[in-house]
Amino acid sequence: MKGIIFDLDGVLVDTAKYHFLAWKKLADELHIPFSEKENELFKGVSRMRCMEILAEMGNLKLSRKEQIEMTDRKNNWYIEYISQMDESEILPGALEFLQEIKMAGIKTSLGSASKNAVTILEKTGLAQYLDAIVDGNSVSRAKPDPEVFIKGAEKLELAAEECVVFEDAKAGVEAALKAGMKAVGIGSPEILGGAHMVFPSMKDLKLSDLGDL
Ligand code: B16
Ligand code: MG
Repeated sequence: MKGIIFDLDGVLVDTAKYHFLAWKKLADELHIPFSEKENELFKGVSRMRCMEILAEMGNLKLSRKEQIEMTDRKNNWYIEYISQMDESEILPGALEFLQEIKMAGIKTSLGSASKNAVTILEKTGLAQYLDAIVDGNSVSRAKPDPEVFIKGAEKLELAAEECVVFEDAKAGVEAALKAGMKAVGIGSPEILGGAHMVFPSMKDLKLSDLGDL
C-alpha cells in the first residue's frame, strides 16, 4: 500500500447531518415524509441522484428544470450550514490517522462525490493532509462508478493495486473494488460487507491495524 484515498462525508467529517437538514427542509416543502432512515439512501450518492430518489419517494414527476431549481435551493441551505464548520467536526481518530500515515510516507487523496468538498476541507483544516483532491467537480460518473478513485490514483501517480480506499457508503466500497483497489469500510459490517476490512470508526485506528493490505 503506497496511497490511501479517503471519502469525505462519513469518513473524515460528519456532514451527513447537514445534508439531512437541507434535504429535510426541501422534503417538508414537498410534503414528502423524510427521516434519518431515508437519509441513509443519500449517503455517497450524487446530488442529482439524491433529488431523483426524493422525487421517487414522493411519487413526483419533476422536469429537469424543476429538479435543478430544487437541488440549487437544497445546496444553498447546505452551504449555509457548512459555512459554520471548523476542526471540531473532524470525525474521531481521523486527524490522528492522517498524521500517522503522513509520517509513514503514505500518499493521500480525497475521493468524494461532493461538489462542496474544497470548502469543507478548508473550513476544517484538513486540506494540508491531502496530496490530491478528486471531488464531484472533477468526475462525470458518480459512485459506484470507479472514476473518482481511478483519478485519485492517477493524481498520486500510483497504480490501482497500490491504493486503499476508506469509505462509509456501499456505493463507495463497490466503486473501490471496481477500480481494482482494496477497500476499508468505516461503519457497519452489514452495510459494508464487501470491503476487505471494516472498522466501526477511525477512533484509535492505527496503520498497523491494516495488516498487509
Ligand atoms: P454535494 P462523500 C457525498 O459525499 C455525500 O455522502 C452525499 O450525501 C452527497 O449527496 C454527495 O456527497 C454530493 O454532495 O451536494 O455537496 O455535491 O461521502 O462522497 O464524501
Ligand atoms: Mg461518504
